[in-house]
Amino acid sequence: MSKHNNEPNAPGHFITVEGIDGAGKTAATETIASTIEEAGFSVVSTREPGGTAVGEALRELVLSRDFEFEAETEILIIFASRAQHMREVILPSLEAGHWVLSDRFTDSTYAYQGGGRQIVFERIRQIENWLLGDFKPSLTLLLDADTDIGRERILEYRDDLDRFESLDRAFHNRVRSAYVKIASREPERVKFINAANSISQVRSETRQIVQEFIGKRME
Ligand code: Z5A
Repeated sequence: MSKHNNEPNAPGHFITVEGIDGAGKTAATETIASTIEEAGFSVVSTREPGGTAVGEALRELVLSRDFEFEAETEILIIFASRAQHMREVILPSLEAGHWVLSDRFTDSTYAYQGGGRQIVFERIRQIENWLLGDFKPSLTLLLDADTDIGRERILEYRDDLDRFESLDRAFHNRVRSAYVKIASREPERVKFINAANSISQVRSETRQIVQEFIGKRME
């Protein structure tokens, strides 16, 4: 987790970045953080699973190919990491007036455990309600691309695939479809970005969406 200090502070907002593996979240998160800072706000950048010492240990566990997890075990580890993240980082940072930017959050759970692992959405909603109540990101950027594109990009720079990356094409296509479903249900919160475009196009579209978001909040 990295914290950037910038003045002036205002009540913070929670922004998330989502997408299939290899969609290009790194460039998008860098652009979001710099756009928020240029507007004069401080940003806490974090990620899921992870974002805390406990969360990072759980991340290592859940991404490990040394184990086979039942879908229920997997989702509970992910929510355990999220519970810690919420209480230790996200809520205190927002209360202190920082903006919080997370690389993945609960939409990933609907996409990977709901779409991919086929846990019914209603079951996920029950755990979400218990742990988060009605807390949601104010803005989510969904980097959408064909799953073959994401896979190609990952294989270009990595040969040690984690447990999710090593799952088959059908799994990743279900993940993508679940994301599309989430975005179509919440168009105000979830903004699509065509991640098949060049990095500079993705950066420019990201910047525009975030600037509009900031502009609306400052009206
Ligand atoms: N997971 C879950 O199952 N349930 C949950 O609730 C949560 C997570 C929260 C870890 O996440 C895993 O956890 C994830 C789902 C599961 N699945 N996996 N694996 P992660 O976000 O850490 O892992 P990831 O999605 O695999 O991250 P990644 O591989 O780093 O992907 P990325 O961040 O989207 O990509 P990137 O690192 O920014 O870019 C990948 C490469 O592509 C890199 O060389 C770039 O230079 C290149 N790239 C990026 N954009 C472009 C464009 N536009 N053109 C050309 N090349 C590009």
